[in-house]
Amino acid sequence: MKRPSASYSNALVSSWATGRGWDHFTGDGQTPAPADHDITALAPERPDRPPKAAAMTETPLLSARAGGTLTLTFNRPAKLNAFNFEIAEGLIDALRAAEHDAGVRAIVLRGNGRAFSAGQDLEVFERLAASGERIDIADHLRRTYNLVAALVRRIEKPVIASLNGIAAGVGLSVALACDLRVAAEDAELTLGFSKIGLIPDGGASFMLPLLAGLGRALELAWTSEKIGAQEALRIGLVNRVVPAADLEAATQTYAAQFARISPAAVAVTKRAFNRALLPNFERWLDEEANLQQAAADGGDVMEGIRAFVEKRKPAYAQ
Ligand code: T3D
Repeated sequence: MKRPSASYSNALVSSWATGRGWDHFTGDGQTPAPADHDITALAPERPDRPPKAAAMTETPLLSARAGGTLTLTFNRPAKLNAFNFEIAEGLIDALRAAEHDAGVRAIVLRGNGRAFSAGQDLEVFERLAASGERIDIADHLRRTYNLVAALVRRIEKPVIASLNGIAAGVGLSVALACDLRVAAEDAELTLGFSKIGLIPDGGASFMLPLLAGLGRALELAWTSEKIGAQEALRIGLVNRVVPAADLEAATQTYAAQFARISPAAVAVTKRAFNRALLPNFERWLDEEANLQQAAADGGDVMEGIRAFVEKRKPAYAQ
C-alpha cells in the first residue's frame, strides 16, 4: 500500500481555516472537465510519490483472489473503515490493475468489522484544518473518490458492494457507483453529508436519484435518514438482502457466477448501459466536485467536522 505523496497532502491543504483562496473552486464552471473516459486526466501522475512506508501499523486495504473474483476489503474496523489516503489510493491502484487483468471476472468491495465504510475520515480533515490550513475539497475529490467512481463505472466487469454494516458518506457513494449491491439484513445506509454541511459526492448526486428516484433521493440527501437493508431493497439501492451470517458466502457465490458468463456479454452489456444512462458521468463528477466546493464555501463544514470529532451536535449559524 502506498502512502500519500507529500505533494498530495500539501495539495489538499491550503489555507482552509482562514477562508482564503476558495474562489477558484466555486462552481463557476471554469475548471476544465476531463475528457469522457479519460481516467488519467483525472489523476495526474505523481512522480514525487515517496516509496512505501517501512512500517505501517495496519494494512488499510486488503486484496484477495479466489477463482475469478477479486475481493478488496477496507480494513480500518476501529474507525468503521473510514477512508483515509491509503484506502483511496490503494483502491485506485487495485481497480486500475484489475481492469486489465483478464483473470479477474468480478470485483467485490467489502469492509472488515461492523461497517462497509463510514465515509471520508473526518479526523484526518480535522487534524489538517487544525493546523490553520484550508482543504481544497474539490481537488481532494478529483484525486480520490471521483477516480474511484469513474474506474468502477469504466471497468467492464461486475463490481459488487457487499454491505456488511453501516455505509455512510462517500462510503455509500462508492457502494452506489458499483454495479450491484448485496446487503446483510442488519446493514444500514446513510448519506450523512448534510450533517456536516456538504452535498452527496463521489457520484452519489447522480447514482442516488438514478436508483431511488428524485423525491426519495432528495429526502435521503437532505435528512441523512439512516435506512435499513429492507428499505434499501424496496427503493432499489440494493439488489438483494441476505442473513448477516451468510453475507460473505452469498456475495462470493453471487460474484462467481460471472466467471461462467461470456466475458464479452458482460463487458458490452455494462458498456451499453453506461452509454445509455451515464454517458457524461465523469464530466458530472467534475461538476459535482465544484458544487461540493460551493457547499463547503458556505462555511458550515468545519463546524460539522469539529462537532463530529468532539462528539457533539453541530451549532450552525441560522
Ligand atoms: O473531499 C472530500 O473527501 C469530502 C467528502 C466527504 C465525504 C464524506 O464521506 S462526508 C461524510 C462522512 N461520514 C460521516 O459523516 C459519518 C460519520 N460517522 C457517523 O456518523 C457514525 O460514526 C456512524 C453513524 C457511521 C456510526 O455510529 P456508531 O455510533 O455506530 O459508531 P461511532 O462510535 O460513531 O464510531 C466508531 C468509531 O469510528 C469512532 O471512533 P472512536 O471514538 O471509537 O475512536 C468514530 O469516531 C469513528 N468514525 C466513524 N466514522 C468516522 C470515524 N472516524 C473518522 N471519520 C469518520 N467518518
